[in-house]
Amino acid sequence: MPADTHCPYCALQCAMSLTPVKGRDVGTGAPVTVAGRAFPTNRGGLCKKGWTSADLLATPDRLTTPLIRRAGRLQAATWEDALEFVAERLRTIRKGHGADAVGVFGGGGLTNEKAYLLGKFARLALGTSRIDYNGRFCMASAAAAGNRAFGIDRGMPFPVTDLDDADTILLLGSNVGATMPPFIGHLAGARTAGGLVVVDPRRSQTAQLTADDGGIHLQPAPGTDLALLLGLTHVVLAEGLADVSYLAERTTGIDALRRSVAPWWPERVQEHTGVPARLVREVARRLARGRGTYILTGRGVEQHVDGTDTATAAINLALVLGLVGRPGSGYGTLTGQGNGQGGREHGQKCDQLPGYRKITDPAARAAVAAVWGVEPDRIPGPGVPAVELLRMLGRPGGVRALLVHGSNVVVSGPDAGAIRRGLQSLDLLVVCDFVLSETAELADVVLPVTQWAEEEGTMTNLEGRVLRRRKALDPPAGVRSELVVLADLARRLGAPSAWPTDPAAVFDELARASAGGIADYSGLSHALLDAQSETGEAAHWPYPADSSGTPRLFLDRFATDDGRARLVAVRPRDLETGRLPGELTLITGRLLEHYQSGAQTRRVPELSAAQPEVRAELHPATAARLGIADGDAVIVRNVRGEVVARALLTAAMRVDTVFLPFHFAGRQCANLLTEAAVDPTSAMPEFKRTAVTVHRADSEAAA
Ligand SMILES: Nc1nc2c(c(=O)[nH]1)N[C@H]1C(S)=C(S)[C@@H](COP(=O)(O)OP(=O)(O)OC[C@H]3O[C@@H](n4cnc5c(=O)[nH]c(N)nc54)[C@H](O)[C@@H]3O)O[C@H]1N2
Ligand SMILES: Nc1nc2c(c(=O)[nH]1)N[C@H]1C(S)=C(S)[C@@H](COP(=O)(O)OP(=O)(O)OC[C@H]3O[C@@H](n4cnc5c(=O)[nH]c(N)nc54)[C@H](O)[C@@H]3O)O[C@H]1N2
Ligand code: SF4
Ligand SMILES: [Mo]
Repeated sequence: MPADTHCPYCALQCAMSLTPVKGRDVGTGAPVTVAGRAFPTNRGGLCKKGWTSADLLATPDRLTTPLIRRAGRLQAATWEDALEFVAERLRTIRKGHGADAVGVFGGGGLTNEKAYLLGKFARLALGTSRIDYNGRFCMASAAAAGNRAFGIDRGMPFPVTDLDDADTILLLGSNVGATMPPFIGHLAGARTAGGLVVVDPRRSQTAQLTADDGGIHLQPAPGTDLALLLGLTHVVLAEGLADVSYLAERTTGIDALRRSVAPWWPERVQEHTGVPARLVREVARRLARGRGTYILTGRGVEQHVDGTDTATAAINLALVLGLVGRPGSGYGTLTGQGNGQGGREHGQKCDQLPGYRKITDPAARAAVAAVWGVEPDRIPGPGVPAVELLRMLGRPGGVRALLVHGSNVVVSGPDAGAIRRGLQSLDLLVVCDFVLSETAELADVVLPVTQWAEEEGTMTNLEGRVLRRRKALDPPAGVRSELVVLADLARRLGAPSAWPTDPAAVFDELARASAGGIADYSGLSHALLDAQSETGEAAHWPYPADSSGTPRLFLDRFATDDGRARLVAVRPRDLETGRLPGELTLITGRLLEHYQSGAQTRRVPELSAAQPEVRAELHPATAARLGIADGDAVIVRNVRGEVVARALLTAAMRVDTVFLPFHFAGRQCANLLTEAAVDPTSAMPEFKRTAVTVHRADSEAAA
């Protein structure tokens, strides 16, 4: 019997069926075959990563035994020894330095069940406030902007299939052509109408689509989208294209917004962004003219120190056009990780309790404490966001022990060199993973856990749709579910409360703990989702008991006190590029074949053969100026570090930028260059604009 499940990678959560292959042992190929399955997001299609996803189940370097560092080397240990070692060290560190000396780092790839239990484990078993997760690298700015404007953060407040009928889509800083290939199908209506507008400093795969079908590609200097969005809003208001009755009925703040965009006439926008004033006007008019207009953002506009304000400016534009909460139009952000949406709802965030509730809210604390069977004051207060948590590693008063679940921070975190030094200065680093990631390589204890096709659970995709991840095969001997690991450690640490290990039971507890919260899952259960599978898994939260879910949000009101959306006036903080003569702006991002830190996809033979090493993408004119030929080894450098890459010359780049994917490790790690500077509202780091120099490696050697 094939198991109907969803892809282990991105937030599109393409549906697939896994069929076990009889007689396959480790090392003899994937133990299951993968077939695409009909589903609204992917309509049976999968990308290359999805097709090859089963290879990782059989990777020869799969971890199947706990490891403990002894005499400087990671050595095989029993589960009993490893867990007792961890518990004993945690007790000692807590006794000597307080509960907040222990930190927890989670991930948006964890199932809802694991993410929920990890948050509970941190608060009750460790008693620490210091938990945060990699979603802080990913979604935090769009989430903050959504909360501020709408009172709720669900990346897409409508089903992705709503896009099919759109004739105009503005896609800012998102390269779905590489990052969610089946999503391209949902752009078909807009493409046919010549209404796809892509904003990206690179002519990405997605920007390239506009060349073929009458769309528009705007190619601003990195980090200038805020000015561009102010300019678009300026034109809409100045040319009388705004939806005046919508603004009056459904929003507040238009007067301040009007004043804030007044100085952003298109010629001034051109000066700051490089986007021709003519195109600013043209795009504003197209958006207003569209019958079915959507505005969507991705990491390109969010991973900046002004990401929250930029996402806010995109929301403002959508509101001024009257797009939000109306069938056939909308605003959304494209959540990235498999469970990037659910992973930010149930307590992995430092300021959060399950159900997307504030840890500082007395009512939320009381409600969750009642579900957990503890007194509310047993739950610690807010901790610190991811970048700050990583900065505290090994520092006085900081974190001395870190537990990592579902992130490879030493490759994916900003200023990765500093993160490595921080991890190395810890008294205890424990990493749960199924492969020896670069972060696990630094650990004192590595705990081997089950992966995707070996476990049951749920994921919440980019549309807020709760999906069933189903088990297709037994895990290899020696491997344990993270739920079991956390429950076992909780018991050893003398934690209060019950620690269920059955995923359905953990989900039931999560559902109860989320009841009454913003992300209310209380009407959902594994059984209900299983019954829905036949009808297409359509459980969009909020899904309170006795409801049938909420595919479309905001149809009648926004989740603010007065039901109106907030227009928030924002303005660019930093109009300088911060570059010195001779420097280029480094943009980082993704390749189709690799996922995130590459810990998984670099182990899939077909994917690593297609993209074996990091390549620095440069415009041919820039390369000529620097004496670099296609294929040359180059050094990309700044004060924080240097990356050795092979040059890839492409006219898709601006002449003032260089692009590196962040999927590679060691000397190829792009994050050796990025800065741990964060957005003041969301604490999301700047990944997309860094000053660097580029040289030919042999000219360096000669000099
Ligand atoms: N193949 C693949 N797919 C993935 C992932 C993966 O690692 N690999 N990861 C998943 C996850 S977690 C995420 S978050 C999503 C991310 O998905 P995307 O947001 O599509 O990914 P990125 O490549 O990070 O950035 C998108 C684009 O932003 C552009 N960009 C850079 N700087 C700027 C800027 O200042 N302004 C504008 N307008 N654009 C800019 C880049 O050139 C890039 O083409 O992908 C998901 N899907
Ligand atoms: N320069 C630059 N850096 C970036 C970005 C960028 O655009 N540019 N994008 C950022 C973004 S958007 C993101 S989301 C982050 C992601 O970057 P990371 O947080 O590093 O994410 P992954 O590479 O997916 O790491 C997941 C790790 O957890 C393991 N794993 C997978 N599933 C599970 C599980 O269920 N349990 C456990 N215990 N382990 C599991 C995998 O094997 C892998 O080692 O990178 C960020 N870093
Ligand atoms: S688009 Fe995302 S979910 Fe779909 S197959 Fe590719 S990686 Fe998997
Ligand atoms: Mo992400």
